[in-house]
This record gives sequence, C-alpha cells and structure tokens, in this order.
Amino acid sequence: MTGGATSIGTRSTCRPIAGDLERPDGGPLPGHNLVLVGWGTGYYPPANCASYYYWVDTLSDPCVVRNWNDSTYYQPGTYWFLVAPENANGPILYGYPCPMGTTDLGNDYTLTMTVTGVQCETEILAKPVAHIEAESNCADPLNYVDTYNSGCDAATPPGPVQLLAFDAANAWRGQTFGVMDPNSVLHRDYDWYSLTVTANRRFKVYLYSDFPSTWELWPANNCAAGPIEGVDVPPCNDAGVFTRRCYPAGTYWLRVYSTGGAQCGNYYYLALTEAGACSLCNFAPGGSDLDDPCDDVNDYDTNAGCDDPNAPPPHFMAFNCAATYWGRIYAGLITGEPYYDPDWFTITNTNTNNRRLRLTVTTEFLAQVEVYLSCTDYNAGNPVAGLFGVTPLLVGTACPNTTLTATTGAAPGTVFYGRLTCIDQFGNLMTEYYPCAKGNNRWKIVTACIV
Ligand SMILES: [Ca+2]
Ligand SMILES: [Ca+2]
Ligand SMILES: [Ca+2]
Ligand SMILES: [Ca+2]
Repeated sequence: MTGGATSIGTRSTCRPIAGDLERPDGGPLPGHNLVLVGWGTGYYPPANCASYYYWVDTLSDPCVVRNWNDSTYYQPGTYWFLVAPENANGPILYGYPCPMGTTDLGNDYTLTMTVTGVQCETEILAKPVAHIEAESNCADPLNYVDTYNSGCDAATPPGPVQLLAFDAANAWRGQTFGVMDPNSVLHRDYDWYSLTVTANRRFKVYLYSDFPSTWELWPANNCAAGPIEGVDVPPCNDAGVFTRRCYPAGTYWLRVYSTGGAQCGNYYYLALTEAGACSLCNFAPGGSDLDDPCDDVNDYDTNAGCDDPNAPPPHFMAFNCAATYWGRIYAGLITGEPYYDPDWFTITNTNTNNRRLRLTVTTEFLAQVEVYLSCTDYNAGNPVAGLFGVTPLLVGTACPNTTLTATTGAAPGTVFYGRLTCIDQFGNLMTEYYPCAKGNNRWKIVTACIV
C-alpha cells in the first residue's frame, strides 16, 4: 500500500463464481457476511487466515457505494483482500453468470482504496532527550537476545532495566521492532524502565512513537505479578496519557513495546510528565451486592444484555427506580483471546407520571455508561439523550465517578436498558488489564427517577 487513492479492484477476468470464492490460502471461507475481506502478511495483522485476524468484513448492496474506514495502522507489508458475492444470508453461488455473448447480467464492480500515511519520525527525532537507548537489534531481529533492558522479558528474568526519571528533561529516545517470522509469530523488542514516586502520584506516560505502541506499569522486581495497568497508544500521539491509577510511593517498572508489527529501528520518545498528588480509590460498596460473578475463566455472563442474546437468561439485571447496586466487570484474556464483561441492567419507570432517569456511577476503573430504550436503539447507536457518558480520569480523582441525567421525561412504564463497560484513556473498550484476580473492577450505580 502507498498513500493516496488507488483503484485496486475491477473485474478484469470473468471466471465462474465458485472459482472466485477462495481465500488466498485456499482455506474455507468465513461463515458470515462479506463482500470485502482482508488478510495481511509480513506485519500485523499477521499472515493468518483465522477469523480472528480479519480486519475487513463489510457487505454492500448492488449499486450502493459503501464506504468503510479502518483505524488499524498498517506497517509496510503485503495485505490480501477478497471480494465475493454475498448477501445477508451468506455466499451467493448462483445468479451472476459471466457475460453470455452480448448479454451481460451484471457482475462488474469497482473498488477504490485510499491510504492515509502516518509518519512522525522526523518530529520524534527533533525532540530533545537526555538518554538515547543504546540497543542495536536490527542485524537479526528474529534471534535477538536482549541483555540491555530486557526486564521481565529476559531469558532469565529479571534482566536489566533503565532508569526513567520524571519530567521531559529526562526523556529517552528508544528504538524497537515487531517482526513476524515465517510461522506468523511476532518477535518484539521489549524495553523496560524503572521509575520511583515518593508519595501518592498520578502522572502522564508520554509515549510518542512512529508505530502503534503499548506501555504497561508493573510492580518493580516482581515479574510474576504481571502488569498493574497498560494502554495501547496510537502512532504519532504527541501527548502524554495519565495513568488510570493513583500510585502509592514506591518503585515501578514500565514496559514499552510495539502493539503490532514495527519496522526494525522505529523510534519512540518516552517521558514521564505532569506528576500530581492524588488520592487512592478506596471504593465503598453500598446497596445491593448483585449476583454478578467475575468469571474470566468461562465467561459466564447472566447480564450480557443486548451484547449477547445467547448468554444465559435473564440477560439484564433488574434495577429499581431509587436504589443502589454494585457489581464487577472484567477485561482480560480467556485462553489467549480478548474478552470483556458488559453489564446490562433495566429500570422501569413505575411512577404514574413522566420521569427522567438519573444515574450516579462510581467505579474503580474508567467506565462508559449508556442507556437505550431498546436493543435496536443500542445497535443503531441511539442512546437516550443525556444518558451517555464516562467516568472521567482527573489527576486528583479518588474513584472515577459521574452523574448522568436524561434531558426529557419518559412516560410511565418506559423500560430503560443500561450498559456499563470498561474503557481506556482513549475511550476504547478494554479487553485487557482487568482480570478478576487483580480486583479494581467494582462499580456502583445509584438510580433515581426524577421529575
Ligand atoms: Ca529497544
Ligand atoms: Ca529491549
Ligand atoms: Ca459483571
Ligand atoms: Ca456482564
């Protein structure tokens, strides 16, 4: 792919349709709707035809121009796309034959791809830094043995970590790589740093990289513990991101790596900025402790609501109009696959007059809260006015919290469908870093139906 708009697809050779319904590797087609499907080789998404790695899957009606925008960042590499006839019921195997003599029954299409370049290496290299990472790793990245800043990724952990002091004057410039081997295993360079806070602090991790990157905070010298928190940062994000947590005095380790593929030698800038005093989130449960088990072993979920109608009933937690409830979410990996726990609830206006729903939400994590009048409205992205928001992250905030109030009253008998999920600092749904075993996953909702 290169920048700019390119017409990459027109029907150039008419073949029997059954012959067109093949994946590049000859494997079976996915069992869901598509007209355009993509796979990647060389870099993320990897050359793996498993359904997990599809990143295009969009259906178009005849003679309707369908636009599709992808937020994935692609490193240089080769990517495959498949165009196939299909409708909402699945592949169309008959009905669009090749032109017969002068009769054309209509099987042409045009596909245009526009690629927007993202590049900030020049800007990263222009930033003043105090330290330049002395790690040379491009001679043979697939077999690189990191003895420089390998931390908990060392062959025998813990390996070395580099000191990262606060403020931009102590910034680092690093380099990394994320390279796929012939077996589609991504090999990465992990860079570990050590930081110390002398009192309760929340701070920004300023990771400005020329590739999608991730930072994680770990307890120092405790590789078995795993990360305390982490976030995926888009490339060329020239800004810091506040930690979700308030960190008590102590030493922590910071791990930086490419979220997906990255060309060997790609640069990043790393600094810790805007450290501020903060209060720990001492969550105070109250009201009804719901039977909302945190289950990241089997993903057993009885309140998956509109997200998963195949989950065990009853699908929603039934809340009253004026009460307090608390429960738990999780976001983590189950047998290696990312999962999350949406918590859905219903509230019925049982009053005899119109009422506005008000929700006061307190969480140990960053939450998104949204309310709909039906699952159809949820699928259409049409929340109740005033009832869509997040528990925001502020430097001094103890536990994230917010109050959302509907802008207009709802008639007696109206049923509200509410959803609470865990998000990151960019507002993205989280599927990592909140496994059940580590806690910090409780929420509390105070409901009210007001005039
Ligand atoms: Ca490095
Ligand atoms: Ca390294
Ligand atoms: Ca839950
Ligand atoms: Ca749930």
